[in-house]
Amino acid sequence: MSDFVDYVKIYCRSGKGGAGSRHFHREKFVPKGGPDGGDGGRGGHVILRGNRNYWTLIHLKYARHVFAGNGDPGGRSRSTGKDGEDKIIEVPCGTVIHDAVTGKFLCDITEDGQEHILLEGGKGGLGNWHFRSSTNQTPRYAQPGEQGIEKTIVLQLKILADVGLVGFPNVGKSTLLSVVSAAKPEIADYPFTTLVPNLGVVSYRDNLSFVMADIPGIIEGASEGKGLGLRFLRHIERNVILLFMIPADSADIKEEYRILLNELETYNPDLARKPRLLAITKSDMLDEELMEHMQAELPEDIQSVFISSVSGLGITTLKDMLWEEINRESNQLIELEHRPLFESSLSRNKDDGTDEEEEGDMDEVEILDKEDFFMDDDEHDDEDDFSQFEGVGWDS
Ligand SMILES: Nc1nc2c(ncn2[C@@H]2O[C@H](COP(=O)(O)OP(=O)(O)OP(=O)(O)O)[C@@H](O)[C@H]2O)c(=O)[nH]1
Ligand SMILES: [Mg+2]
Repeated sequence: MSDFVDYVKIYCRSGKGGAGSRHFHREKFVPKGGPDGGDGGRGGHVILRGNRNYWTLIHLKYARHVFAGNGDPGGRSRSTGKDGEDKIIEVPCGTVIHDAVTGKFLCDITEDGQEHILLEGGKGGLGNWHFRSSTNQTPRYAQPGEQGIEKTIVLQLKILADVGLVGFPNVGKSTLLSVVSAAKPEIADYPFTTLVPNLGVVSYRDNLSFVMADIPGIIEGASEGKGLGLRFLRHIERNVILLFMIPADSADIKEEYRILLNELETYNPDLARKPRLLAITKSDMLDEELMEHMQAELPEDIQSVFISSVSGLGITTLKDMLWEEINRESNQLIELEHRPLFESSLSRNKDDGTDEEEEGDMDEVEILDKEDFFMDDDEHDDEDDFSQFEGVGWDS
């Protein structure tokens, strides 16, 4: 199994609140000491936290269940129960979380240390001390703790890089990454050498740098599942710029460009709207004259550059062009919308065999109305409306 895991499904449950106590004060020479039952503790939250030390979701692959602790019940002398233990799910920066049942987008963790409370723990119940009043000085009841919430979530890693390499297999994507960064991706003269994305930090002039992501090659029909399909395209969704790569010996550069663009568009129309550049790779095979001649055959709607990772031709120019695009203010502003899970997974081919069945199930679930799903929670809210007790009796 590969170490690169970019999709996991986890069942999470927050803790139940502790029950309030129904205790009456008992002490020598203090007859009828009155109610003194304390409140229950809050149930533990399930929290997501960004951690830049993780690169993939492999550490969560077998953590299929995450349960936060329950709150302890309240005690005598108005002592409050202990809060349940919070459970923290550490995720790499760039993780997008969806509800596995409804497909709804829940949150997006992009920064180191960023925390998001995914499921709130149940509130602790109020002890009988709260319910004392002039007309009822011996309340023999206390509130139960609120139930925890459960949810199955899908975590998807969408690598955060500045530049994403897009091209057919064997066009020299990994070779370029190995030349401009310290990354050591596998390079070989056959298609589909790269099976999982590689990241590299490209150093630029004056100690500046940007991140480049090399993803497996795309072929015509990838959107229907051919080759490795389009599942890796999620990793270029957030790149500022896409670098299309077509080899100099391609039979028809324009056609190859059209196919790539079309596959991206099928996956997510937003991708086709991203800024892009075209690199004609392996240009060490061309001479000046041939390059001039080919210039006329290049697609018109895209800026292009001839490069060679072997001779170094055009590499500096390419870096300059990429750097300029990455830092163009208008490009920074393009925010990608995280669409509901199913819309995209329906058109995408299945993930690796292990998840195939589960995903199949999910595909059949219709997206239901919000009301249908959150009805239960609303009911709880009504029950736990404590405002009616405020200012009653000895409180005031
Ligand atoms: N002549 C020449 N050959 C190159 C150049 N760049 C890459 N190659 C060769 O092209 C072949 C494929 O290179 P890779 O970098 O593995 O291609 P890739 O696009 O990553 O391929 P996949 O990972 O299979 O999608 C290798 O044999 C490289 O040596 C170049 O600039 N000039
Ligand atoms: Mg490769």
